[in-house]
Amino acid sequence: MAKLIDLRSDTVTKPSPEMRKAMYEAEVGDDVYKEDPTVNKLQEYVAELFGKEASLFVPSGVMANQISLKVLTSPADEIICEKDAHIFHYESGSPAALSGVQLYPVAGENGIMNAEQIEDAIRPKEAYYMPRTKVIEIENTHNRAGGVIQPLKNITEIRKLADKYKLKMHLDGARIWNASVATGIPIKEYASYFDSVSACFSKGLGAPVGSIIVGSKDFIKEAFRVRKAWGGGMRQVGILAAAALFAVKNNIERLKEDHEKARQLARAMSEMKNIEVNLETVQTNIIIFKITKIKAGTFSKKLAEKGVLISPTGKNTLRAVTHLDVSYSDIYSAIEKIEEVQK
Ligand code: TLP
Repeated sequence: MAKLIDLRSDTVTKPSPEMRKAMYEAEVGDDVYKEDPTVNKLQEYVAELFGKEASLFVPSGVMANQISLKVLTSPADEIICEKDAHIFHYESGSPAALSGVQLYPVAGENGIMNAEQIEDAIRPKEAYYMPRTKVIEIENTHNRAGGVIQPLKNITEIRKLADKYKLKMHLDGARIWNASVATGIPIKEYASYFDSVSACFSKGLGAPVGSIIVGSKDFIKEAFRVRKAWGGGMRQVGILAAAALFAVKNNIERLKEDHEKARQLARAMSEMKNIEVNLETVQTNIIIFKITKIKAGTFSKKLAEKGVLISPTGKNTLRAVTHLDVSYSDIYSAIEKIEEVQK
């Protein structure tokens, strides 16, 4: 059977032989005792890369976000996020279940909120009958908006607002690497506006598993406690940290190639009769598009029969994601198959 071209997510990548070698050779120790040398190396390396005091390796992006929110809030607090935020749609209601907090989703434009909108959502201090606003959460790049990059101007204005109202800021930076590579803005600069940052090795960087939380020493000390309480103490996890370290050292710059592939695919799709793509939102490795003639589910099923996997995200919308296991020839072949199925 011909090779499947899997564009469902950048999470589907398999570790390369070089990455597997790094995993095989990893020095390990018990990380619950903080004695895994590879984990410690990874945490130091990433803290430095993000310009923060400390970092903590965790199993997943969801856990990275949820531990961060737990540390930043108290029960009955409120977190302002964008209406299409991952923490709102795809984290199983965890803010309520794990931290006893609620989310206040704000409708941004293509995933981007401005300071004015956020200011309107901040609860007045004297309103004892309202929840207490505690955190502003921003996703960069914004997944459901199509890999859109948050403009630095907005981030700086939102930080000023957060300082004015004494609020904390959390960055869901699952794909912060993509934003940095696309804009040339260093990861450190993005991170500097936030109290806590989560980032994933298991997306475009190609590691099989693993995410990280970055912040101040005190913040990470508390995050370490919460990770253990939630069953995330991982013992000889250097085997996985080695994959993450390999990913972060070798696979950031090459994300540019994924972005170029996404642009080529999106451009070709935008010329097809029954597909609509807003090319302005195709800034990194994600394409959200609309199919006008048939239902998204039918489209993706027919396409799968031809060996191309793309996930529906709504009745008429789908998401295609490029990553390091998709070659240029896969993209050209996907374009042909999509053209045939959309007719
Ligand atoms: N996103 C997944 C799905 O959950 C949608 C994907 O395929 O893109 N933040 C952002 C912005 C994410 O996109 C994701 C994963 C996460 C957090 C959670 O990461 P994991 O899946 O490692 O828990």
